[in-house]
Amino acid sequence: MVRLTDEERRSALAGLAGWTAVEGRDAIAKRYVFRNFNEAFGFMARVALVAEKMDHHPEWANVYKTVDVTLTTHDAGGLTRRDVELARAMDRIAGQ
Ligand code: H2B
Repeated sequence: MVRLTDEERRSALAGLAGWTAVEGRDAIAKRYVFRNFNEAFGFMARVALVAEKMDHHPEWANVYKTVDVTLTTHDAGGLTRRDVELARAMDRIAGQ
């Protein structure tokens, strides 16, 4: 898996609402805030099935109705196309 070039990273981020580059790391992050814990955890459950199918897994944490997500490709040591694909899938599942 090859890392994104600077140009690819820029254009991928431009098309991903709410996702930002992580400071000091080749990764992107987003905070999802749902209406309640049930929606937050339902989102995580649906994403988990997709992530497992993609064999690409998020770094994430849940506190009540908030889910903080960081995406990077560990095997590549940075951002790849897989992260962009998972970010899009997460936004779709979140209904955004
Ligand atoms: N998820 C992420 N985010 N990055 C990886 O490099 C990665 C992964 N590698 N999920 C996969 C699993 C790899 O370890 C397995 C063996 O395919």
